[in-house]
Amino acid sequence: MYTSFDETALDKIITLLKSHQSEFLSGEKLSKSLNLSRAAVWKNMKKLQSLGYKIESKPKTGYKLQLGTTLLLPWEISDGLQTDIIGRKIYYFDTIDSTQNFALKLSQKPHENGSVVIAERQTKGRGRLNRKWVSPKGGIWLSILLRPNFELSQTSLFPMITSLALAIAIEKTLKIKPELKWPNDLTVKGKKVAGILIDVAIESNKIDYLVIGVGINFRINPSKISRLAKDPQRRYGITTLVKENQKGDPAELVQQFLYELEQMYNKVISNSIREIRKNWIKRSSTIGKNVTATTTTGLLKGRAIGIDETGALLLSNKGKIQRLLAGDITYKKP
Ligand code: BT5
Repeated sequence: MYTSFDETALDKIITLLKSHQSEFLSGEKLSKSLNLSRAAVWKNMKKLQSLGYKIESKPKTGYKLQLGTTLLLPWEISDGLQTDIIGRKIYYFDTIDSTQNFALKLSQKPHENGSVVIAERQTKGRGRLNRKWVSPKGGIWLSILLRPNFELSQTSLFPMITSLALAIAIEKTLKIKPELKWPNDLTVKGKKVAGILIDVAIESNKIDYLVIGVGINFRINPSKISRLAKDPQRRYGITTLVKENQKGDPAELVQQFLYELEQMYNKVISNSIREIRKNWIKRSSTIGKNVTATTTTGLLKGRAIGIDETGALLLSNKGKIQRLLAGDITYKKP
């Protein structure tokens, strides 16, 4: 595990190399400014290379960074992150069972409001209702721990603000405009590209803490995921933001997403959700469609006519309007 707050030699070396990208930095200079032996500098360079950084080393000259990594190392996200709360502490894993489980454990420690847990790969990634979430290398799998001073009824706002923040971040960094499928999916051309899971702990009818889990198919092979997902009931296609041979910086997307999410979180705190709701509806593929909703209490059919101020879907059927707080929906084919 690496974190953004235990200042490691790796973090310091990469910062130095980045600020001298057009020249070689001598081993001697590096060892002096970092207070490390030359051997330790060399060892750390090897480690950085194994983390995907392309570093040229020339005998008697020194080291030069040629290319950054595509791994979501914590310092790659925290460097330049423009948030006050979300992502101030980042925990990074190459492989973990589920970032969601780790974040839930973190909730027992003090000073973890806004902490982010991120992994390259999950072995037991989960979706809603304990469904399997396939999480191979190349995706962005992260969880955010928050302690909002909110009423329990405000929980349903979180899929809405998270999906909208992610859609905006994707649009800004990758110039792709995803659709929002109620309640928690982002799709591109109708196929699922990201999903959101909210775990909430309650105390005296208030939210004690909440973990937002976000799975983004950043650079994955969709047919491989479809094969592994094995969920014929809900399968409406899986896609990826970036193809395997295409360029794209996942750290930039994560930074932008954490920033957009914090903006919206602050708006919820100050009770200004009108604009969020309007923007969500604008990007939604659900509103206006005839849908079938599968809920824990059965099937509901109707026309999706909007979402209310709590994020609930409004379904109209034969003049009757029903409010839906959770469930899975399918669209009726036109
Ligand atoms: C979700 O559930 O969409 C929520 C996914 C949240 C995953 C994140 S990753 C970081 C954090 N740590 C975790 O352990 N989880 C969170 P749901 O709407 O229930 O969708 C689950 C269904 O999507 C599965 O039953 C499959 O059909 C399908 N699926 C599985 N893996 C997928 C993938 N990578 N991309 C698209 N669809 C997938």
